[in-house]
Amino acid sequence: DIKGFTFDLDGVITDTAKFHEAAWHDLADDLGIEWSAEIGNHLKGISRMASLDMILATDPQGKQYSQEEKQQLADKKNAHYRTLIATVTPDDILPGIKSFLDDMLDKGYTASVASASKNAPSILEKLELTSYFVGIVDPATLTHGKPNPEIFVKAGELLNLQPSQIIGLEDASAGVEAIKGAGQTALGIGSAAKTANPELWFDKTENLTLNNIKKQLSV
Ligand code: B16
Ligand code: MG
Repeated sequence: DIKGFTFDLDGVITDTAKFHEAAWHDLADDLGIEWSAEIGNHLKGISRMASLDMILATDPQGKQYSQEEKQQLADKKNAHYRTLIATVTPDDILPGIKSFLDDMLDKGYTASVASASKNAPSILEKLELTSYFVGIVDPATLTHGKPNPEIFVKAGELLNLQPSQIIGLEDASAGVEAIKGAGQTALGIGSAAKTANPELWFDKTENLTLNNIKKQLSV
């Protein structure tokens, strides 16, 4: 039986992707690297450094950067990103998520957060959702990013449950792969998640309810 949930943050609980994209776009402009919407999509669920590497790899000039220069660029992007997320309030919780969390806790399920974002704790504070979760995996402790299962394994350990008792929620295909690798039941949200064949799937967060999950599980 399912007893808990591991949640991705960006794209499931709130849409911070637009702020990540704006900050990376700005940095790419500074570096003279042409931006495309496609690259913006690829960055979902990918760590800060891996995102920077992906952007630099699209530079037709193939300019090389030292580790120190890359750290400075990543810091610059994050400083800009943090000014953008300063405006986040509980109104920015994606539709249906607050009522799903309330219902879930009411019925005795537990939840933890498996976000690649080092900013996740401060975003949850701004959304006033911190108390809903028993814990947040610290991405600084990870040796591999999504699609490696590590982050969902750790989020499952925070719940003190077996993988078979857990549903993981994700909007990114790399995240769905990570959930499956951790042996949890994958619940995908949106078209990008669908490509990784999650066991459960919802087109948008609005339709996410315990009842709708039960309907899909019994099919
Ligand atoms: P930070 P998630 C991910 O969040 C974002 O989707 C991804 O675009 C971002 O690069 C990553 O967090 C790291 O974020 O720079 O704040 O540490 O989807 O795993 O909740
Ligand atoms: Mg996500």
